[in-house]
Amino acid sequence: MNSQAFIPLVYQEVTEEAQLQKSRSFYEQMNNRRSVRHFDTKEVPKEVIQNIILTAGTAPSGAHKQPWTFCAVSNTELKLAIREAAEKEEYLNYTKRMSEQWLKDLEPFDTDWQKPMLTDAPWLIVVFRKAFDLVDGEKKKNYYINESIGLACGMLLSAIHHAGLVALTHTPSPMQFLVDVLQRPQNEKAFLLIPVGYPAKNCEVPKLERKTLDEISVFYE
Ligand code: IYR
Repeated sequence: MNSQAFIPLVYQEVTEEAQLQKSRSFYEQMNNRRSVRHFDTKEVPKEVIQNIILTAGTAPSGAHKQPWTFCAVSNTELKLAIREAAEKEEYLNYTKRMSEQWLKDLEPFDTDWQKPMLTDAPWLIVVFRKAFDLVDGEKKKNYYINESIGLACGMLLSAIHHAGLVALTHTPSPMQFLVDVLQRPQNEKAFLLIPVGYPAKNCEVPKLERKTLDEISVFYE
């Protein structure tokens, strides 16, 4: 017999009419989410960040191993250390490592090696993926780590947006400096660096088009 305990699913059916209304309004809300690169320095309460991380932690994961750690940084010195290290790598990326084509593809976003958002934003959430777990010094395997952590990050971004805040999914490369600055254990690797906060006054974002439903889906009925 399966020794795992089972409990009744918490589930409330909604009418078709409510499904239509809720799915439409959630889409409209999510369609306003944008990556933001200019942050105000206004503070965000720690409890809001904790709730957002709790939401991300509800993501499904391979064998329910939850192979993630969310480090939330508001400490001024640590944010500065992260910014300086990120800018060092990004300077090399923009001046040496990135191809002509890559730089051209990034032109619409007006990005460069300077990352003021890493000190302006009140919080940086650094998401770490756990290649394995360490239980009493013993290695325990995790599964589908990238899929799991990608799902958790999607839910994290949705929770940030839902809370009325903005974020940037930042991927300085390489990201080893985050393990060093935050003194993470050897089983953790940085996955995403996410400044969270309020947009700067008169913040602008690139004029982007999203693909249409026809372009992103195929229905087989
Ligand atoms: N990591 C760099 C470059 C960059 C790359 C991609 I692909 C983007 O969509 C945006 C930026 C940076 O953060 O500037």
